[in-house]
Amino acid sequence: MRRSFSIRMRASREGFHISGAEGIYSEKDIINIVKEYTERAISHAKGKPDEILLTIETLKESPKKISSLPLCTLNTRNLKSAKKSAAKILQAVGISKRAVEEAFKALSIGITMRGAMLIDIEGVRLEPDLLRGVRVTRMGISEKASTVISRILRPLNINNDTVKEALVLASKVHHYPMVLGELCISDDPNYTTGYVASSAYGYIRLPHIKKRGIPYGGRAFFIKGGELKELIEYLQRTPVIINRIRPCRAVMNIKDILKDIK
Ligand code: PML
Repeated sequence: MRRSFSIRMRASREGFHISGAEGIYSEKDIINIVKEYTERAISHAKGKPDEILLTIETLKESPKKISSLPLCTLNTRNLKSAKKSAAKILQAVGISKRAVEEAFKALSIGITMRGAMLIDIEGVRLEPDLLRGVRVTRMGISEKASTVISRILRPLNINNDTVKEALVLASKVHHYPMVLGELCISDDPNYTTGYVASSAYGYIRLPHIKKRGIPYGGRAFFIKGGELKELIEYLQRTPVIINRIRPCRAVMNIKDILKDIK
């Protein structure tokens, strides 16, 4: 069996997160990826890091091969419509209004957690460490699937690392049946598009989910009943690789999305 490696990068300044990246690669890619990640770490719009952590780890088990979530972009024009649409989609998969409000509130208090928060469908926080959250790691995309997704995203003008890496992460997360939905708002002050994701509706991008200039954000995963320890183990440890790309569509409206349950 060919060995696979999880390569991860985290850049920070005075303990505050600036940027991160990760993937699963074969040995021949290590040198190039370390160079690419280091360049990303030192040239991020959020500024220069004073610490860059690079981890190169041999995977002890073969990565689980899964498909990406289908992707589309919603036609939201402002913060109000983006928030309203996010709430509608999340409630359509069974998450309570209270839980959605709790997620928006926690994502806008001004602190970016290192990992995601876990919220049950009634709005109760479940992650064992409320400050750090649960960081999803050990995921990647095969070379072939990466070429395919780039070819599909290019004409949609969204062929960039931010979209691709967020889609890879969400695809890993929503492969686990206990996860009902997700709300993500970028912590990059210049990046105002976020997304909601679920296995039911896929990965739905939300332009204008935050105002430009806001330097915090994060992820909330909405969880239904089941063994929390096993879910956390999956999110943090199980290696997963995307090897098949599901459809990615251009801009859509909320009505079409909601009638289009997968
Ligand atoms: C991040 O900053 O990494 C989160 C990005 C979320 C949105 C990605 C997209 O445009 O689809």
